[in-house]
Amino acid sequence: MPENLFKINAKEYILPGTRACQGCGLSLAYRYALKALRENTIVTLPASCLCVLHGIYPSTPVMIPCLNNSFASTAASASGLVAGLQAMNRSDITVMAIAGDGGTFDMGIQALSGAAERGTDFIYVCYDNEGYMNTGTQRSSATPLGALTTTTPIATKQQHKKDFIKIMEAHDIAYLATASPSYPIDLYDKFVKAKKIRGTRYIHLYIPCPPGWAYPPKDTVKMGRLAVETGIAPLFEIENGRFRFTGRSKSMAERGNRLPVINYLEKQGRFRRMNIEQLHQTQRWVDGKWQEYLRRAQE
Ligand SMILES: Cc1ncc(C[n+]2csc(CCOP(=O)(O)OP(=O)(O)O)c2C)c(N)n1
Ligand code: SF4
Repeated sequence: MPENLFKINAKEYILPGTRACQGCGLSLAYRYALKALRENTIVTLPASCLCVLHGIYPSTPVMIPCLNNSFASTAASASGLVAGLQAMNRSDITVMAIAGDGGTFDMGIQALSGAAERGTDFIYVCYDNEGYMNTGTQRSSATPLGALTTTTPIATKQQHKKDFIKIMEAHDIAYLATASPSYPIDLYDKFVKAKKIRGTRYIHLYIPCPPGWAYPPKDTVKMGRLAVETGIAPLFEIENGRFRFTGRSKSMAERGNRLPVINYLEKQGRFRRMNIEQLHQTQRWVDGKWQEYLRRAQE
């Protein structure tokens, strides 16, 4: 298979002309995830922006077999695919279930928890754009404090986002990682690694979304970088309970050069009604999590 300087598979699994928005962070992340997983992969996904990107049957720009399922059943459908493949002795095929934060943090949590508790042999990916974006930016439990959405239109969201990574870690799964489309090599490497591991693997993608977050489409990569550089979306992996920072977050942890959260928040229209108390609360929340991660990285 052809590769480039960074040893990234040069083959494309998404053809030009998807229906995702201009500057969609999900398109970038998905492109690199599929390059890492390659041909012997089956994808299962619920209604979402990704479902729109996949298109309407029988036309699709995606070159990987895919199953569309209902919202609550993404991980359940993956469990069925895994059982079927095992019965056919096809351990060479990877099953990837992938859903948005609405389809994971809220609606898909029950089936995902069940599959993870059973140690189902699959990769589950949550792409977290912090809202129900496909239906016009409704609040989810992943939406951050102080964000405007169409269901929190005046007073902004009053709660911090749910720490879903902690919930997944409590399932004692084989592999857990976070990644960002703004750091494609780090993302690619994590999918390559996840493919080789057996059991339940969970990857959390932090996905900038121009219409949902209200910033210009050209700034998607910048927004993803700021999320990492402020410590809002740190890059790490957890294997056998061992926490390890990766990529940009690793060098930040070593040098102690984290940016204040305001650098990230002020660039997004969704935070235009955030008040000063929410800003301080957000900074304290991020500081607390970062300290916890630093302590774990030193264990
Ligand atoms: C049971 C059910 N409820 C609601 C919908 C309508 N719906 C389709 S996509 C969507 C938003 C999904 O949000 P998320 O999972 O975060 O993915 P994103 O749209 O952000 O990609 C909703 C509410 C549906 N298809 N099925
Ligand atoms: S709404 Fe956001 S996540 Fe959905 S396709 Fe558009 S840019 Fe991508």
